[in-house]
Amino acid sequence: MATAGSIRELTEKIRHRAVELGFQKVGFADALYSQRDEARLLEWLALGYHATMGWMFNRKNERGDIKEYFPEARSVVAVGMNYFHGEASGEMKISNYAWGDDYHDVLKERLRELLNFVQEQSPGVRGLTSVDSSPVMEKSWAQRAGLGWIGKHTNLISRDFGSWLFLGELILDCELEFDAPFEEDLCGSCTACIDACPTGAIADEYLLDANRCISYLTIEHRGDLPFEFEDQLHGWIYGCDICQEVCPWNEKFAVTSKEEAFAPRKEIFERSGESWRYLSEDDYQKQFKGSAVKRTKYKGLRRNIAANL
Ligand code: B12
Ligand code: SF4
Ligand code: SF4
Repeated sequence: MATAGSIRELTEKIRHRAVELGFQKVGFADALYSQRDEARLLEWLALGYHATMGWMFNRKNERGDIKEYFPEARSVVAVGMNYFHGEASGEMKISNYAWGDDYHDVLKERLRELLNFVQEQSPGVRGLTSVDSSPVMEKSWAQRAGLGWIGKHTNLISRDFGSWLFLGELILDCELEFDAPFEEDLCGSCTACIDACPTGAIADEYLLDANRCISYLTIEHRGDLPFEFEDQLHGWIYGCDICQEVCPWNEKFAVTSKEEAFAPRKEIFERSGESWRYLSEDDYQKQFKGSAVKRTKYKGLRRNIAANL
C-alpha cells in the first residue's frame, strides 16, 4: 500500500529523472476530467475552427476526457522541452520547431525511457506516452501541471523559456503528488500576437481559427490552398512563428536550446530562396529524412514554395 511518503518519493524521483533526460519543465497533474476544457474543445469544433483536421473531431470524446482514452489514468506527468534556435529568416521560412530532427521521435523516446524508469521503481505501474498525435489536450495538461499559462495566441508560455517548448505527457495509473496548476494569466493587456497575425487567424483572445492559420495551411492542409490564402503565406513554407516571435515573453526569455537533435540542419537553414524553387524530390527525401517537415510531403512543400514565389 502506497503511503504519502512513498508517493512523494516516487514523484521526486520521476521529476529528477525527467530533468536528466533533457526535459527543462516537468510537473504533475491529477488525471481528472475537466468540464471547462471539454466545453472549449466542443465549442472550437462546433465553430469549424479545426478546418479539415477531421481527426480532431473523430476522437473528441477521448480528447475531452482522459478517462475515455485511458480509463485507469490517475496522474499526468507533463513535460516541456525547449527547442528555440532563433527567429526564422530569408525568403522561404521554416518554423523554428522544424529546423532539426522530428520532435515527435525525440520526445517519444525520452518519455519511453521515463516510463521504463517508473516501472523499475514501481513494478506493475502502467502508462502511456503522448506527444502531439495522441488525443490529449496537451497545453491544458501542461497548465494544470504548473508549467505555464495558455497565452492569447493559444500556445503554452512558461516564465523561463517563453512558448518555445514542445509538450509531452506520461499518463500513469498510479498516484503521484500533484503540483499546483498555473493559475495566473500573464498576458495582461497585451495583444501583440493578435495584432501581428497577418491572416487574422486569432479570431478572439485564446481562440484560433485553423482555417486562417498559416501553420495549418502549410502543414496540415492537403490539395490546393484555398483561393483566399494562395498569396497569403507571407514567406512561410512550413509552419509559422509570427505570433510567437512578437510575444514579449519570448523576446525576454527565449533561451537557445542545448538539445543537439534540434540544432538547425545546415542544408535547410542556409538554402537560398532561388534554390528552394528547384528543390527536387530526391533532395527533399535526403534533407528532410527524420524531420517534421516530412508531414507536408514533397507535394505540399512544393505547393508552399510556389505560393511564395
Ligand atoms: C491541432 C493542433 C494545431 C492546429 C490548431 C492549433 C490550436 N491552437 O488549436 C494548427 C495546425 C493550426 C497548429 C499550429 C501550431 N501548433 Co499545434 N497542435 C495541435 C494539437 C494536435 C491539438 C491542439 C488542440 O487541442 N486544439 C483544440 C483547441 C480547442 O484547443 P486550444 O487552442 O488548446 O484551446 C485551449 C485554449 O485556447 C483555452 N481557452 C479557450 N478559451 C479560453 C479563454 C480563456 C480566458 C483562457 C485562459 C483559455 C481559453 O482552452 C482550450 C482548452 O484548454 C496539439 C497537440 C495536442 N495533442 O494537444 C499541437 C500543439 C498545440 N501545437 C504546437 C505547436 C508548436 C504549434 C505551432 C507553434 C507550430 C508552428 N510554429 O507552426 C503552431 C501554433 C499556431 C497557434 N497560434 O496556435 C505545440 C504547442 C506547444 C506550446 N508551447 O504550446 C503542441 C502542444 C504540440 C506539442 N506536443 O508540442 N496546431
Ligand atoms: S501561426 Fe501565424 S498565421 Fe497562425 S495564428 Fe500565429 S501568426 Fe497567425
Ligand atoms: S503576444 Fe502578448 S497577448 Fe499574445 S501570447 Fe504573448 S503576452 Fe499573450
